[in-house]
Amino acid sequence: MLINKSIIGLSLVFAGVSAFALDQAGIEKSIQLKDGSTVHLFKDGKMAMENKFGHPYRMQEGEMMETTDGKSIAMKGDEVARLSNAMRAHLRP
Ligand SMILES: [Cu+2]
Repeated sequence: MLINKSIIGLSLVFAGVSAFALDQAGIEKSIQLKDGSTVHLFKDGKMAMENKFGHPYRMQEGEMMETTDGKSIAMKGDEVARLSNAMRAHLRP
């Protein structure tokens, strides 16, 4: 019971930090995908992937992704370094 509560609290804190970090990194919008991952769109049109555990991962250029509302998007760019740098910078105290 007590353990469950603290896990929920921690994940809320992380979500807040993450949203701020992504804003700072020049990300225009973030789209939720059907498999639980998120695709982040940078202002220059390139993309970066984040899995459902909040970790950046690689994806091939041109690979198709399906959004939660059933749309298909083709992967453009592979900005995994840019995304993970932004996340790491803002998680540091
Ligand atoms: Cu992708």
